Amino acid sequence: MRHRGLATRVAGVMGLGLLLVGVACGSGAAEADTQTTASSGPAQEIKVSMGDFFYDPKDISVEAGRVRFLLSNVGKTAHRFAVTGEGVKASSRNVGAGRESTLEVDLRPGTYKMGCTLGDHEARGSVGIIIVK
Ligand SMILES: [Cu+2]
Repeated sequence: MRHRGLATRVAGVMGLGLLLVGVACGSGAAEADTQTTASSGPAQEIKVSMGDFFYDPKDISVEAGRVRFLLSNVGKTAHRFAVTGEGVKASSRNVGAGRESTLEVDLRPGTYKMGCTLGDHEARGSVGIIIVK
């Protein structure tokens, strides 16, 4: 009998705890939504074909702001699309042969390198330049 009473009380406390956690998460998510809306404008979309071993186009010119790269792997091996420069270091996941993916980054004016960080793909030609004005 004493055990059952204890179990009931423990369950009650746990239930209250879960309720509080739920409320805390709810308010946190609302704040995150507001921030996302404030910082992101319409993204410029740039299509990039990734092949064995090249990027097409090889040189990209965009306006500063949010850029969404629409990646299409037209090769026979997996590729990746990484952007580095001006303090930015972003990369897509591995994109399998024949698959598509996207990478969104905020870019300010400057010169960036785009390249495939898999194996020696950059050295073999999967590389290019992004100029942001
Ligand atoms: Cu590659």
